[in-house]
Amino acid sequence: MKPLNYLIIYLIVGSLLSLFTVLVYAWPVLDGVAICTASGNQVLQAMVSDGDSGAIIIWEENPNLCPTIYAQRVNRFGSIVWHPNGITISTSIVPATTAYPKAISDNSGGAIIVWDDHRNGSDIYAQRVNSLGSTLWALNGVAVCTGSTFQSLPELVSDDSSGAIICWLDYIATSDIYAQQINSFGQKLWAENGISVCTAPVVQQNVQMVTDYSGGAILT
Ligand SMILES: [Ca+2]
Repeated sequence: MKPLNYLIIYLIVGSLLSLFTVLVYAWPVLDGVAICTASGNQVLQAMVSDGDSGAIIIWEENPNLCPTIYAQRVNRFGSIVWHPNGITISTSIVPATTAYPKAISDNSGGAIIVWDDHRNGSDIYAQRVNSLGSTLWALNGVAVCTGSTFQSLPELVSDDSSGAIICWLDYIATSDIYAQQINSFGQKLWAENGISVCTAPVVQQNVQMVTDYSGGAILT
């Protein structure tokens, strides 16, 4: 066989082997990498990119019993980066409640997390964690809305400045939509308990939000 033929066969076989390696051995663990194997129930997970081909995963442990929010980072090789079984985001969630955590990237390798919080009623709290697994805001999170009425089911998008725009349902009258912006330090930038987005009669629900890529957001 001529040398050119050998070269063509070599390139084809090499390309197939490279493709096989990428498809099969990206994370060489059958059935996936374990993020948390602690006792109890880990559920309601959220996930964001770590900006370096890995991910930050947030979950709630033991909702309706003694709920706690945890987070873990897994790198591009499928290796756990932070403390085994995760770092604590908040332990201030009252027993027999559920936090429903949501998260976005902070655009700096970390994440911003929001949740339903019942330590003083039904409120919205948030925490930021950096790429090293250190929480950056107040212990157990900063208050986003602690109005005397019932707040729940927050959503969030990036404000393009390592902060977030957060919206939630607020049961001041029926079910209304409110929003707040917090900066990269966890400080509120709008009215103390948020601005009203929609307070029309009857019920608003199933709120969704996207960034407008100009530091704002669009809600429906
Ligand atoms: Ca409240």
